[in-house]
Amino acid sequence: MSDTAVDHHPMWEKLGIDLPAHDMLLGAIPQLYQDAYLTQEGRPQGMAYFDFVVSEIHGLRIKELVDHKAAGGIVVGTFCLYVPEELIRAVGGLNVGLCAGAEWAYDEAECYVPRNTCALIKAAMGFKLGKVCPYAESADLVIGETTCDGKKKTWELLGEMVPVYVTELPQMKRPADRTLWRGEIERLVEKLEEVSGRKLEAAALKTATREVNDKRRALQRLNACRAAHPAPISGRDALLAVQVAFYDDVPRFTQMVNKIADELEQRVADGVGVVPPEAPRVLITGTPMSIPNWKIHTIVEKAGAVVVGEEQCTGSRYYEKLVDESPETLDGMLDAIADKYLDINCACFTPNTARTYDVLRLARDLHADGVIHQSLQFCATYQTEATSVDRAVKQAGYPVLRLDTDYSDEDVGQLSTRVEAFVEMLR
Ligand code: BJ8
Repeated sequence: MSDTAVDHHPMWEKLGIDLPAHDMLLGAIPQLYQDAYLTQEGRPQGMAYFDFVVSEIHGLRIKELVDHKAAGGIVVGTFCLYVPEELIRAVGGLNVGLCAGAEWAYDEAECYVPRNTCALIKAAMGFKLGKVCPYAESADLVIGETTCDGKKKTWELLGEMVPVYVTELPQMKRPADRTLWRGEIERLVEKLEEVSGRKLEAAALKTATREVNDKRRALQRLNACRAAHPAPISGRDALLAVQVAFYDDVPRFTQMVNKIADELEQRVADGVGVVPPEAPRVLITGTPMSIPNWKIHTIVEKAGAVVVGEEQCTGSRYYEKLVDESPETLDGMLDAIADKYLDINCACFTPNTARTYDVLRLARDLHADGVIHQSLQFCATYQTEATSVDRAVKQAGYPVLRLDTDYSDEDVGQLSTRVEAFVEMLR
């Protein structure tokens, strides 16, 4: 990426973007970013890369996607961790996460999905219907998955607007479910081969697997530093790194995150933190926070605590597990991919006790003083699973705060009051 200011309007126009609406949307980001990010003190210098990425959120990366397509590659949009990015890369595709983190065109979205649909789904529909997302407009294919009911039925409607392929994710993890899932991986490969016009080759999949693992390893390094006392990076900055991982160029992202990890490891060695050592440490668990949803982290950290980890799809669920790189045959590699992805612990599975263990392990390893369980409203799986997760966390001796929210600003005052009281209690 270069930092030369370029007018991207002609590119957006060609993609079919609603320019006035899009200008309005992009116009809101700088203030939001200023309030959530640029007011922080002592940020790692390496975060300058992410400042730049956000300033060009619909600019230079979109240009890269357009150039990639012009050179014969494909762009594939996804909404869930269970879609293996390695497969997309191995057929010359670029993967872009399409989950939206801001309210947009809800009136139009509510003509398709019920009002009481979670913000993540409603915003994704709103961004598509409002024609304000150049990532969605660049996608040659969108891959949906049978996770929650809201998403499952939304794919049928989204399929009226863009080519959608749905992969069937089982809801349990028995041997028969693993067999079903392995077959689904096979069928997904066939679809990707058809859309890309390229055969999946073992050598390409091996390279893609290593590259995506490297990305996750870099995030592991960065996040391991958050166990230090005082924390060397804010939760907001760590969250942003994972949010950007869903759509940035993989090798460049890996390099930049490793640079930040170098800096953080030095800070840890020097005992340098972004907060005073006595700042309460909070682990967040629950539904994902898509860019630019920085609401809860900002509230928690403005209340004087520091977020030291996220047991979320925009957190540890994304980077903790790697695909086994040892298989040499295509079949073996696809087995390894099936195993790794089925091992993610989302609340759409039953039972999902492994997620509770993950929360407890992270709370212990990151030296959290308390846990916040945040769910998007109307997310039945996470809101219900909060009961057993919170119970186990309390039994382990951690105070818990449960928050149900959405993307609006309306509840910020009320959430702040509750979070401030919780943080005070942790002191
Ligand atoms: S692996 S968390 S990305 S499904 S918040 S849309 S579950 S009603 S986002 Fe998710 Fe994949 Fe699971 Fe992760 Fe439905 Fe809930 Fe909305 Fe959700």
